[in-house]
Amino acid sequence: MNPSVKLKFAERYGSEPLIIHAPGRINLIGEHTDYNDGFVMPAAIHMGVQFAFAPSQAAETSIYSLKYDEAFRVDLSKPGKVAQPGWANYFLGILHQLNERGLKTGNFNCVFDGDLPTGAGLSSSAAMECGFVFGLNELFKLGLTRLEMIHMAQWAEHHYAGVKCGIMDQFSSMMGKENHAFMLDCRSLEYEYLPLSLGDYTLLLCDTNVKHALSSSEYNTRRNECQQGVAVIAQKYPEVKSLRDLTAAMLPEFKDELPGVIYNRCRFVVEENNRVVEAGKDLKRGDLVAFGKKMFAAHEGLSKLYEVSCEELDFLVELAKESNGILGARMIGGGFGGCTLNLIRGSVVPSLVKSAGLAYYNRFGVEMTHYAVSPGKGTSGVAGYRSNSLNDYIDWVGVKSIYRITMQGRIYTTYIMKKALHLQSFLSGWPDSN
Ligand code: GAF
Repeated sequence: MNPSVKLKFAERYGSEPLIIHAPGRINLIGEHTDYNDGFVMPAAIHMGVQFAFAPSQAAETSIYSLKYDEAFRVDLSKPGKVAQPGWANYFLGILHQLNERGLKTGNFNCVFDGDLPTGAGLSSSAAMECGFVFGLNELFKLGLTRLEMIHMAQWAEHHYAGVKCGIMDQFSSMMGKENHAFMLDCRSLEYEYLPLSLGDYTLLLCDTNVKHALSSSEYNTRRNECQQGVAVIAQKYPEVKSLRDLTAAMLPEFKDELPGVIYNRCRFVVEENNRVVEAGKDLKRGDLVAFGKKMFAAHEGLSKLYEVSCEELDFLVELAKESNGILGARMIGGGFGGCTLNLIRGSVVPSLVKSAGLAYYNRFGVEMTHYAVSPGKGTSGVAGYRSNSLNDYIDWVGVKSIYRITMQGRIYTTYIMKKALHLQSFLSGWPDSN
């Protein structure tokens, strides 16, 4: 946990803040399927964005970025988009929606910082949106549910950041669970937590440290291409409302009807959705070998059919294929740079990082960085925080009950031990400690 937001808050505003942590995410499998109403299998991670919030008596609201050492003053009645600083737009998008919903906050101060590398495909923007709306919901008792906040965060990304993203990133940041990934149906929003028991294996992110400029425009283009595919397919199959409804059996009928590029996009989404469902079964059976093969297959599809990879990502995945002790690897997130996710035996991590880092540097002249990741919990308060939401209250009551039972257990144990000592001294004729 980053203590600096609290310290900085005290230094700038001199009051005790509410601290919120909003995580980034990885995605085990199911890329570019969320906006096609399909399936994904993400997990929140421990890295994320931390916020310190407190109401302000001043006539303005101030948000301060520790990373950029930059403050932004907001007029809460006019949270329009701004050209600079870019980071403010994630928050302005949330404030705009609070106004639209008639939800009032007073002025407040906020300091934020994060340990998520930006541009690495780990959803730093979703973490900013989710942590901000969550913090305001707590601070001003707005009564928003997690699901409402997820939708508001996604809206901010669409309208203030200009990326027509699916729901996976915001959902993961809000709903993540310690030591679990989850399978999400992006149409119904039903989800199932899947325990991640990886045994000798672990999850390793290798960061290419490149982000090709076209990423957000190409992202929106992919979304469009999928819609074009649906428009043609729905003429024959009106029940196909999104690529989620297209089956592998229907697909060949459109080989000549769809432009080659659109056909490839559709094919990838159908195959990727099936992979996620099958990978869920692998995970439940504990078959990591089968799971890893699907990760490699997913990367192949993302690279060749969906064309959202890049030379750097492909290079790292090829290296992973040739390395002993790696069961699967793939790019994660929107693509065109960022990280690969590797399912790797823990004992080979140091040697892999060394050899892959060297090979990568020799090929591209760029450092590869790496992060060991494990699934963490969703957006929540830290250190002394008490939630207003019912779900969080239930969690808290649960923890409290366990504490109470444990304490009672200790009291009874002490009582029984004392009685035993008393009995022993009585039998032996020695005086006991009482
Ligand atoms: C980005 C988007 F924000 C997600 O919604 C998802 O589409 C992902 O790219 C690709 O799977 O992270």
